[in-house]
Amino acid sequence: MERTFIAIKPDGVQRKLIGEIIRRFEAKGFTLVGLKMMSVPRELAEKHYEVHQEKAFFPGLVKFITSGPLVAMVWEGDGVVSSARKIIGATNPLTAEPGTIRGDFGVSVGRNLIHGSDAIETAAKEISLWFTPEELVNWDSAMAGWLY
Ligand code: ABT
Ligand code: MG
Repeated sequence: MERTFIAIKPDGVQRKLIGEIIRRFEAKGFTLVGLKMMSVPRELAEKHYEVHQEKAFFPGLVKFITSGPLVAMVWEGDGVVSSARKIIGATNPLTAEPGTIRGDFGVSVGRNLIHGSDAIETAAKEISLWFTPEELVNWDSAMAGWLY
């Protein structure tokens, strides 16, 4: 079954949006298989965003991601990688559609509340970067019979 890495960034935690965000993924029908709240070490933030290493916004981005607690999650379900990106909305919350998490709750591209893996291969890389295999739980969602 497909899996994706989702992180509620420090601004989402500060804004008390953890429950709201988890609710949206649960309500959609996806299954939570990994969850931890953590302070992000600098090296982990740099590795996570290494594709942006050369960008002018990189130092600010790393500073922001390491600025406070973050909630790291792995969600499972058919098509979860691209569907999660739709639930999250466009990178810039000002242009993200209403009904998406960023569209409903954000205003700033540098404070866009939540991260979701952008492709299946990226998801696999990010899941192994943020979680050990023992931290992930294999379970059948009780509602699975109603969803698939
Ligand atoms: P992430 O889910 O955080 O990866 O965001 P998304 O994939 O939607 O967008 P990308 B392009 O990966 O942005 C990574 C982070 O960099 C921030 N950013 C991006 C800026 O601050 N300025 C910019 O001009 C761009 C393009 C937004 C993303 N995270 N935050 N916070
Ligand atoms: Mg990205």
